[in-house]
Order: sequence, then structure tokens, then C-alpha cells
Amino acid sequence: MLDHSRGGDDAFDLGSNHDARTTCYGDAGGNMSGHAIGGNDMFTMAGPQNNYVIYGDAGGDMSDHACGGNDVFKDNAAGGDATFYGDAGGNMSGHARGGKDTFQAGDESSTVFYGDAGGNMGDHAIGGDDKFIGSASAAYGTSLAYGDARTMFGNAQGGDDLLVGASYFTHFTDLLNMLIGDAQTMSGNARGGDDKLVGGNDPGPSHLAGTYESVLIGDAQTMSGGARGGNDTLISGTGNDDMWGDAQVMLGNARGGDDTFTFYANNGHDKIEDFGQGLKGSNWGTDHIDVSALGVCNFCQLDISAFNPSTHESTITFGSGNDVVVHSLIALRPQDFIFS
Ligand SMILES: [Ca+2]
Ligand SMILES: [Ca+2]
Ligand SMILES: [Ca+2]
Ligand SMILES: [Ca+2]
Repeated sequence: MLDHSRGGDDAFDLGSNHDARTTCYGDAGGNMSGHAIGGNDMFTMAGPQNNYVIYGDAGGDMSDHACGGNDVFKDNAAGGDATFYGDAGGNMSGHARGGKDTFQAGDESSTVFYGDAGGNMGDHAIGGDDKFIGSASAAYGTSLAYGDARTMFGNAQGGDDLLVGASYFTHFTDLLNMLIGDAQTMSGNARGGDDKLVGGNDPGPSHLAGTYESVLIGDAQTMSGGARGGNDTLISGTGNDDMWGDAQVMLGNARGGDDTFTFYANNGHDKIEDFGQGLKGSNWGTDHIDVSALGVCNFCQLDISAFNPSTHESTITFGSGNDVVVHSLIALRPQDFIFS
């Protein structure tokens, strides 16, 4: 799609197939450039053991001032593989802009979501505010969701995305949800969005401490150069959550954002890996632990183990079987919390 072309608003009902392979493009099979605008498309499907690859707008790249539509993918299928690229399967460059896309995931063996681009976002590309909603009753399967793209560099800016992990996975011991607010890697002057990530719920018996059903990363797995993280909110589910406000690996002059880690009753055995306390020499920002929903009114009501200066860890115990290990620069202080 070139120049000022505009895609229509299409509804694709892919029916209820069995063992089918389906690839669907909302607007262009190839690239979108100029001032091309994608339509607002809706994809619906059902049936067992299918393989779906859906591109909300372009199968290839989006460049210049191309703009993605606001697309919706409702997956009512089970036992197959589903991948949804909210805007482009390839790269976004120039001043390309992603739409506000929504993926309501099914109970698939494998679910993969890129809110904007499956490849890179560079130059001045801007990610849309996308939503990934994992299955509320998943019997099996894994979810991998990136709010924006695989890689962000240049002056790319991530959108403010909502990523909700899949719930109900009693017979699994492996990781089920990997939710990343912006990208796998951020470098250059890339900016992360202000994302909200929600861990999955597990109604079954709790898993061992140190094993996780959800990994939540506010910005990227690796941040380097002058990349900046957004101010993200990470919400613990009843499964075990491994929570990173910024990045698993921080290099160069990369800096994280001011994140909030929120806990509700029956949080399981969680870990906060990069708790920022706004201290000089730290690049984790000024983060907070929100215990207001637990009815904790002040610091004295918290059960916090002694800070271990060699591991930099302390454990907050909310109740039997419910705790969070916090990795921080210094011992936790009252100003690190949000109380009710
Ligand atoms: Ca789109
Ligand atoms: Ca996005
Ligand atoms: Ca973020
Ligand atoms: Ca942070």
C-alpha cells in the first residue's frame, strides 16, 4: 500500500477449522509506505489444532508515515498455534505509527503477540497502545507477548500496553507467561511505554518458591545505549511471578523507569528482581511496592526478613505460602511502599 491509500474495515471470520494453516493480512500482504493507513479489522476463529498467523495491517514493513489500524483478533480456538502482529510482520521505520490492537487469546499450545512490529522499530516509529488478554481458562500452552516490537532503537517510542497473562494451568510446572512491556532489546534512544502487566492466576496448589509461571518485564529483556524505560505497573497474579520493572540486563547508560509492583491476596511466591530506590548510582529508577490492597497501613505491619547484604535480598511474608523476595540496593524503607 502506497501514498495515501487506505485499507477498508474488514471482518474475517475464519470459521471453525481442524488442523488448518491460515495466514491473514488485514490490509497489505507486503509493505505500507507514504501516508498509507490500515483499516480497523476484526479476526475471529475457532476449532482445534490450527496454525494461525495474523497481521493486523502489513505482512512486511511499515515506513514513512504509514499508520496501522486498530485491529482485533478473537481466538476461540484451542490446541494449536496463534501469532498476531498488531501492525507489521516486519519492521517499522520513518514516522510509522502502530494502531491500538487487541488480542483476546485462546487456549492454544502456543500464543505469540507483537503489539506493533514482529521485527524492528527504528527512526521515529511509535508503537500503539495495545492489549493482550491471555486465556482465563487455559488448560495448556504458553504465551509470549511483546507490547511493541522485537527490537527498538533510534528514537522509537513504545506505546502504553496492557498485557494480561493466561490463567489456570494446574498440571504445568514450566513457565507459561512471558510478558514484556516493550521489546526484547532496546538500544539507541529508544523509549519504553508506560505499560501494565498482569501475572496469571493459578487456582491449583502453589508451585515451589523459585519456580515461576509468569515472567513480567516492564520494558525489555536487554536495554543498552541511551535507552529509557517507561513507568510500568506490574501486578502479581495468584501464580508465582518473576517481576522485572525495567530489564533483565541493563548495559551502558540505559535507565529504567519508576515502576509499581502491586500485590493482592494469595500472591504465591513472587520475586522482584530490580527494585529501584532512587539512589545515586542506580539505574532502576524510583519504584514502589503497592500493598494497599492487602490492607497494610504502615511499615510496622510488614513482615520483612533482615536484608542480606551479599545477595541484596529480603523477603516480605504476607501470609502462609504468600511472599515476595525483593532484590534491592539497600534494605527496604517505608518510602518504598504504597500503603492503604
Ligand atoms: Ca493494527
Ligand atoms: Ca504497543
Ligand atoms: Ca514499559
Ligand atoms: Ca524501575
